[in-house]
Amino acid sequence: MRFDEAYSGNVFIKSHPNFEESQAVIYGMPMDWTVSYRPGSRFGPARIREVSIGLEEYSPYLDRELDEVKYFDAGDIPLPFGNAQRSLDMIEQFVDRILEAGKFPLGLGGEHLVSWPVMKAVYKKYPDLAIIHMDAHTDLREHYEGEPLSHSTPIRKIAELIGPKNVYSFGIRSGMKEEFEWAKENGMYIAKFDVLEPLKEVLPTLAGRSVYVTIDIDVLDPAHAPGTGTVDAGGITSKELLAAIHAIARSDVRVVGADLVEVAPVYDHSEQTANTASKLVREMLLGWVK
Ligand SMILES: [Mn+2]
Repeated sequence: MRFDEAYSGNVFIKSHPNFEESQAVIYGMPMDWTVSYRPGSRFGPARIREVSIGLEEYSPYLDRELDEVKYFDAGDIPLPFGNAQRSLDMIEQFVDRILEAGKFPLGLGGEHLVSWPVMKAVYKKYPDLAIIHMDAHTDLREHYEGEPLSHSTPIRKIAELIGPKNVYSFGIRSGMKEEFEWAKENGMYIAKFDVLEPLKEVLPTLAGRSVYVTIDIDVLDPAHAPGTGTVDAGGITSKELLAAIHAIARSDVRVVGADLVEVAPVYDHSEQTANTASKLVREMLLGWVK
C-alpha cells in the first residue's frame, strides 16, 4: 500500500510517480484463497504489470495515448494469506482511501471475491450505482459448500446490497439453475452468451448513472484466455471484449471504478492471457478515466 512515494518495482507501463497528481490508482488484490477450482490468481496482478512493457502507449481505437491519463500504481495490497474476511476488510479500507482522494480505482485480481468489498466501498460514495459485470459465471451463489465467502458469491452480495435491478451481467454461460431463477425472480438483468450487442441495448438506459465495471477474464473463450482458474468453453473473443470496453467509453454512463480479475499465470503458458489483460487495462484507462 504505497500512496506517498513512487514505487520503483514492478509497475504498469507509464504509471505516474505521484499519487496526489494522479486521476486513477491501479492496485493489485493478490488473493485466491476461496476459489472452488484451480488457484493461482494471486499472481495475476504482478504478471499483468510485467507484460505491460510490451504494450504500445497509443490506442488506435480511442486515438489517445497513455501520457494523456495520469495513473499511479500502488502495488499489491499485502493481504493475509488464508484470511478471507480480513483481506476483504483491508481491500475496502484501501479503496475508501482512493475514493476519498477523488481518484478512480482500477483493481487487478485476484479471485472475483475481491470485487465485493470494492463495489461496497464505491456504493458508499455513489448511491446511484449500477454494476456492469462481464463473466462466464453468474457468481450469484449464496454460499459454496456452506461458505459464504467464496469467489462464486460476489455478484449475489452486491445485488442484495444495491438491489438486483441495478446489476447487469453479460456473457454468462455457466451457473446453477437456481442462480438464473433467482436473477429472473428478482429482476436482475442477465445477458447469456454475448456481451457487445446486449450491452449496446442496456447502455442508453444507464445514461447519467454512476457505473462500476467488473470484468472476469474468463468471460473470454479459453482459446483467447486460457490462463484462468475456472475456464469455460463458449466464450467471447478478445475483439468483442475490447469493443465492449469502447462502447462503454463512448456511452453516457459515468464509470466510477473498475476491475479485471481471475488472471492466473500458472495456466497461461503462452502468456497470451496476461498480454490480453494488460491491453484491456490500457483501454480501460484510456476509455474510462476522464
Ligand atoms: Mn468467472
